Amino acid sequence: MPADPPSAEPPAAYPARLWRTLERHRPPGADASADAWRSPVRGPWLTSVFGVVLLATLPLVIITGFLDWIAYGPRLGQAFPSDVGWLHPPVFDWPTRPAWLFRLTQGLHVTLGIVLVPVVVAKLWSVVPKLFDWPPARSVAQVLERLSLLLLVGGILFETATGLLNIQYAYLFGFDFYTAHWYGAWVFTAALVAHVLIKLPRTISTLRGPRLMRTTTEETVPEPADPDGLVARRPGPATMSRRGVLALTGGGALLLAALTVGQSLDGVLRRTALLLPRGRQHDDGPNGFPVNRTAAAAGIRPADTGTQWRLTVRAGSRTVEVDRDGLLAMAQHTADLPIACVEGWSTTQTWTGVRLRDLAALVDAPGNAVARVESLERGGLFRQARLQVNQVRHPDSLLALRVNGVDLSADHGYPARVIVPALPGVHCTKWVRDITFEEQPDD
Ligand SMILES: Nc1nc2c(c(=O)[nH]1)N[C@H]1C(S)=C(S)[C@@H](COP(=O)(O)O)O[C@H]1N2
Ligand SMILES: [Mo]
Repeated sequence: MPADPPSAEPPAAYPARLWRTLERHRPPGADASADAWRSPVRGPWLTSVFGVVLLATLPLVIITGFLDWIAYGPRLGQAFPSDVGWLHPPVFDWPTRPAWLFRLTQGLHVTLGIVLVPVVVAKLWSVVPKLFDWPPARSVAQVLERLSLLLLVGGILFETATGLLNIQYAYLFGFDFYTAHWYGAWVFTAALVAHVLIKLPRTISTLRGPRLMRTTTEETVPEPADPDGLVARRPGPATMSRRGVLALTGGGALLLAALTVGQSLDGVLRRTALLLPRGRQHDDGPNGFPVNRTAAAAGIRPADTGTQWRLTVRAGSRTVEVDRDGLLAMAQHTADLPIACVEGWSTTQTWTGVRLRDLAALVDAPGNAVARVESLERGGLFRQARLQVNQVRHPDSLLALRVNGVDLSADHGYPARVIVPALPGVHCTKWVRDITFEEQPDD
């Protein structure tokens, strides 16, 4: 890649007159700000190291994010956002094996998204002088590149901010989280691809150059002036070595990891999830695991779930009503299955109940039927869910009546709730009222 001209020379690219005019009309403070960035560790090496760390990790966040969208079941019309035209990754039926699949994908997405925050901040710090460059561009190509940077930086800040607010249930923004996070992801991904294509050659050549990892603070001097202008023009003395900066950033990432991973673990380690109060254990009892939405919040009244509660099962024109004793009299099956909430936390519990496929057999539903599950809950986005054929047929897919050897608590969905291997928590409908088995719609 040819080096850009050093900033002292007049810009030559077309339209040269424009760049020269811009150069001459320096806004007040432009010179002062160019000199204000004095850290001697800024330069291509540090930026490249952060760059490769993010290049190795951000694709995982992106891929697991798109997988989470697929796991919601776009074929059954329930991915958020649902109407995305052609702008989506290849869609497939979300598998039921391994049972921990969604626990892994959503856990990786949320945890890595949090853990990488210090690395993103450090990377932005390493290039922040570029924000105040004057003239802002010296060629049309550079204008385009800088526009892509706007989308890149704006994209990651937007995705991180909306993601963090979502897992704290802090909907401070006036738009739909799913829609915004989805389209933001595309903007960010496209900008990232462009950025990597443009910068990878220079990143590789920089990292093949002098090794600066071992220099101590006293030995830390700026790199030679670089074509990107990352190296300080008037560097101050080093207060930290480059490896010190890396250690600080890595330490920040590890600290966030230590305060986050607990929400995906069971046992005492869950108590370490200090940043994520929703993911913590309530008590040590059999129903003591996290609750997404309480019965009270969902407007479930004890009268609705008492002895007069009936489950209605339908297929075609056949309808069967069963009460809870009737369900308990059917063959009971027990399975260890996770609930993995898309907001980040997950937990494995031991569930007991009736197999969904036994309920399908109760109404002679065809073997290729999908299911629509509805809750007693009247409002709410998650009062109903649709299950794919493989999710209905899996031998561990249950309408659970009990958990860890006791009846479900009201908050966990008494009298009955859905639990299916690898199904996003959001579709494990609680306080189930009826299940309809029907033909898979064409996609
Ligand atoms: N009826 C109903 N079922 C629901 C929900 C809901 O809001 N209403 N929330 C879902 C979500 S988002 C999750 S993560 C799981 C959590 O189950 P738990 O509260 O028993 O842990 O329940 C699911 N089932
Ligand atoms: Mo959830």
